[in-house]
Amino acid sequence: MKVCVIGLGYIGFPTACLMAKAGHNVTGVDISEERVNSINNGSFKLNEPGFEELFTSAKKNLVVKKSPEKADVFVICVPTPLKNKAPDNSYVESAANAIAPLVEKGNLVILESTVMPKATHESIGKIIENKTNMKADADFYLAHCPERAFPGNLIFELVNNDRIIGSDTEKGKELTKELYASFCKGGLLLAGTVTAEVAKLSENTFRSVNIAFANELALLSENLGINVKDVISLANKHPRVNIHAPGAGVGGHCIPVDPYFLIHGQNAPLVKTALEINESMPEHTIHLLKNALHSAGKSIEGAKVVLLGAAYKPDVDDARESPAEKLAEILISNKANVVVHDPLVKRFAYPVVSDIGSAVEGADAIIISTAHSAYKSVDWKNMKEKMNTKPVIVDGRNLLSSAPPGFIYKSIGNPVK
Ligand code: SAJ
Repeated sequence: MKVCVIGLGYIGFPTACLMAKAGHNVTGVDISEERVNSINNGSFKLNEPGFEELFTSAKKNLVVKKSPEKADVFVICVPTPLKNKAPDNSYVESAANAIAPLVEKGNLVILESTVMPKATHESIGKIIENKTNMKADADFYLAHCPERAFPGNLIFELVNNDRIIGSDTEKGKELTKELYASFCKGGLLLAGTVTAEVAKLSENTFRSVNIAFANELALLSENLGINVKDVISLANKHPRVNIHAPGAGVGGHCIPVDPYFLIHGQNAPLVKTALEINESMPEHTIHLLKNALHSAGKSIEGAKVVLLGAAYKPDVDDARESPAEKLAEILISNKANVVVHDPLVKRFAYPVVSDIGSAVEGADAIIISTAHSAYKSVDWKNMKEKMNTKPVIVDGRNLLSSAPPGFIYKSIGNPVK
């Protein structure tokens, strides 16, 4: 097939490569000149296992440029952010506007981006219909095929996960299935477009609500004088229970965002409350810090506080919507001196130091904001020697099994003294 992939981000580009590797004739399109140039001159990097090999094997069937061209199939993989906590469809709509003049009778248009319910038809179908004399699901076909790959294991999951093929016509389902079957080893699950949209949103909302429950358990465990880690590990021994982990906040471009898409214009009190609980966790983490500093006879004002981890989750270099940013903001508003350390992240809202020794020099407190593997082997005795007297650790990820000697230690959901 001749395929045109619009949006060469962390999903769009590997997907274009997988399709090219499978033998399709693929044109990848991105509005960013920098992105197009970096792909074409080979300097583009995606820190994901297996990406380099995939890129190399895709090259002979892949052309990358700034504007779309005619194809049998158009695949839209553009960002769908939030704007004032409401879905912002503007990138999807501009992609639809860009391809509309190129769409011909019998073509298939697939949306991979996560969108609010009905947006596949209302944001893409309608735009193409209005700009052509064609009807969606009659003259051209529409499908929603949401990505569900986990950053950090992206390529493996793009190939091996089951995929939802959402389309409202048999022909749309058949054509979409044929394309995905060429590179995807997982099951291809047929559904209508709105069902596919809501299923995708439900996956990430399930995780958001489950994490909020874990966070609520953490807060009540602190009040009860018990450790939430023990509670969750015991409860999870039940064969049908899987409570997620509490923490200093929920980040990334999906879990804190997608529930807002699902509930837009709806009365959804459970999901709204879950979002509120998760969004309150950075503030709670600073509350634990203030208590710990108080025990040390210190105040947050003027204290040097080191955030260990800018990434939104362990072992990735991605800091989008990272709770560390919120933590830094609250610390700064409390007049603390903030230093951010991360072994992987290069781009963040605040300067990032990569040497942990110099980061903690003269610090009063450390907040573990990301559970990077590297932080499991920190020499705390050495850190203590570099820090001020009565050093504090607030473990925002329950990373440490116990308080390192000589530290005042607090962790989420654990009322240790
Ligand atoms: N987090 C917790 N407690 C947990 C698990 C995660 O506080 O028990 C926090 C993490 O620290 C992180 C945030 O949640 O800040 C999100 O991380 P994540 O690992 O839950 O998810 P993402 O955003 O990396 O990827 C999710 C995945 N969705 C699900 O697992 C249902 C992925 O499969 C999706 O493809 C991706 O969203 C997406 O693009 O939608």
